[in-house]
Amino acid sequence: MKTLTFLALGALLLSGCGGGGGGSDSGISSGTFAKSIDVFGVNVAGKACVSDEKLLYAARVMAEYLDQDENGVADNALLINTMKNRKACLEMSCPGAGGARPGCQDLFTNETNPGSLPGPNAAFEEILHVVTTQGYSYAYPGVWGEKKGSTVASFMDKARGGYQGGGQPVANYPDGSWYHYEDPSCDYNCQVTEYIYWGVTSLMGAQARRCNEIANEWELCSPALVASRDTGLYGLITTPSYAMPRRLPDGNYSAIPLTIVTE
Ligand SMILES: [Ca+2]
Ligand SMILES: [Ca+2]
Repeated sequence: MKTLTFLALGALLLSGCGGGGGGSDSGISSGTFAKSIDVFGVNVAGKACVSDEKLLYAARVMAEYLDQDENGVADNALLINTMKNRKACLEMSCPGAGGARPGCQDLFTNETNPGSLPGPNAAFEEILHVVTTQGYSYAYPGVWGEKKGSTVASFMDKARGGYQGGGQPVANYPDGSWYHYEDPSCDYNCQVTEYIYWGVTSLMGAQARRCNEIANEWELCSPALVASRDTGLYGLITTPSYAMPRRLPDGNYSAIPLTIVTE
């Protein structure tokens, strides 16, 4: 989970995340983010250095997460309204060109590889983070809140073998735990975000060929392992009313027009 936040605070004060509201967006108009695509009211923006191809690809993956049956209607109205109200946003940039504005998830072109899901393609992960961190966490704070005290956080505590290290990553997790985040840069809330990512993508079958590669952090790499060993998380993700993403995006989506608006 990456949030680079060194762009001008003024952009935040003037424009928030550059959501799809009416009128000009000062951050985009200033040339900081030269183009954007509206995806069900969620802003997918890119700097001038970002190719139209990669920006459209990110927008299609976002659309696939939000409209899993690809019928042109977002699957969860509460989620979409929450994301709109919070001006949820993804901002693409290029190496050396700076990151996203405060409050927006960034995604870099060199880690975005259309046609390679879930392989070496951070789009798959970072775009899901937008949906859960800026969407589910606020639409259902008691259940999906990426913070201490929510239902999903209590399941994460169990997955870590208890409330280890005051909630911070630790070097050694107890035997029997299956989620072991070690990088100290990821605080408790960040670990919840990553826990949801592992659960959702493992249930999609996206991690089944990476079991050894990811075992130091996440042991339940297949749908069957999630279902049998983390019954709490499995129950949440599969509750129909949440309409959590269950299908791996393939980068193809045409149910709504996705149009690049340039400034
Ligand atoms: Ca739909
Ligand atoms: Ca698709």
